[in-house]
Amino acid sequence: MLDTSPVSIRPQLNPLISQLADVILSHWEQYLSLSPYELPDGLGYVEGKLEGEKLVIENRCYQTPQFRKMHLELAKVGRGLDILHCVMFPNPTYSLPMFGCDIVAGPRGVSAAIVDLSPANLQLTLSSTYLNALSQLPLCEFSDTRDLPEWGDIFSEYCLFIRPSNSAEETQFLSRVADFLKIHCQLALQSQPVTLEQKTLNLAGQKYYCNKQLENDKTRRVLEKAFGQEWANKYMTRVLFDLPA
Ligand code: 18B
Repeated sequence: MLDTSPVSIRPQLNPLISQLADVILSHWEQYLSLSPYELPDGLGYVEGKLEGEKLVIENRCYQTPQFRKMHLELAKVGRGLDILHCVMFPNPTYSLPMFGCDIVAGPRGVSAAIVDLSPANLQLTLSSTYLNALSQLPLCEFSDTRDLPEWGDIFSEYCLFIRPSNSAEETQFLSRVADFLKIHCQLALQSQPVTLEQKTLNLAGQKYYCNKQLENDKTRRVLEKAFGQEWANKYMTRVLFDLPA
């Protein structure tokens, strides 16, 4: 049985984060046949407090034949900061992009909402199948689009990085994430295993993606403040952005 009961910090989180967690988990359940994925060293639930505020992290992790690791993380920093982090790592035997999503909310609302289907190859391009499906989505407009950081060359032209200005924009963001997940689950189920040579290229693409994400100092700083430098680095390289053994 799959445990889809609300995780315990969920009621305390910004409502958009809680709704997005529901959207992600319901798509995973509807389209994919999930098996559990054990995170290393009991890192499913973590609490830390070094300087200042307490950080609580709750992780859910699954796998399927097409996805090596599907990770949903909810985090709360003191009373101030709520975070949702989600990555679907393809099994490199399939040439699939990386689904990634991050939401950061403070006391004044959501400051960053990002979602993408990012290429996992060194050409940094999505396949024509994905481009075709994404191009058919309705146009969406947000009043406050944010600039990608320097390391953001990994993201596709369909990447959405916004600060939602009102509840209509929050709903539009949720529906865009749902669109991406539906396309991704359906195309993943139709995809065929590739040659060993292509698998090596796919792995190199994932490695490039993960190395760029590891350059996100905003994520690193939050983790370092609660758990220290060494722990933060281990968590980022083994839980958030690891590679297959
Ligand atoms: N991230 N985010 O996941 N990050 O993990 N995130 C921030 O308003 C955490 C991903 C992304 O402008 C911010 O500026 C913590 C994935 C981008 O320089 C904070 C965790 C993606 C930015 C955090 C976490 C992703 C960003 C600043 C672990 C995309 C903008 C918020 C639980 C697929 C970076 C703000 C910039 C920002 C923190 C993207 C505090 C702790 C999967 C592009």
